[in-house]
Amino acid sequence: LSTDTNRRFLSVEPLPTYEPTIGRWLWALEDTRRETKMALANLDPSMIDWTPSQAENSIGTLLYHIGLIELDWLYVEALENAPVPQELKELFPFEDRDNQHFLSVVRSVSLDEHLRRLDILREHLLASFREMSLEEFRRPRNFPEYDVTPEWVIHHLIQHEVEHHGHIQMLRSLAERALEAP
Ligand code: NI
Repeated sequence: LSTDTNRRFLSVEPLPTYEPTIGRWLWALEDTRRETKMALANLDPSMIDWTPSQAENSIGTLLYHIGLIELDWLYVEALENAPVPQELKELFPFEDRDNQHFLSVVRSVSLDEHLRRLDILREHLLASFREMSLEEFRRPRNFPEYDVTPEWVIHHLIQHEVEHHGHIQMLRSLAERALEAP
């Protein structure tokens, strides 16, 4: 078995150029995104906007939501209300939810465009953590309702994306059944 070249080494490695603990968290965040993208590989374009019923979210709506939540926790909490760069403002024109508390419906956007939006935001996130010290990563940010550290923000973004990853997988299999049925 030692000749098995496909044998994988499953280990968390810090992303290079970061403080090592921060680099490990960012590795996990990036690995989560890799898995999200795997769930979308070769997705039929007709499935992006498909919903099982009118009240449900589409994969496209969820991809916008995943990004907007990342944007919000990065700029409001981790960076303490730092201004959102113009490039990102333009990529996220819609609020997270409408006035009835449903996720804003995002339609007629291709998978490539959704992934591009997420990639650009992720570059900004990674850049924000590049110069950060571990003390700063663990320094609480104070808000009226809670105190929160950037470390927890990364933990939360991982959890949030994984939840919607499962959601996306389910939508995809339901869509495949509905659209490919004879
Ligand atoms: Ni959510």
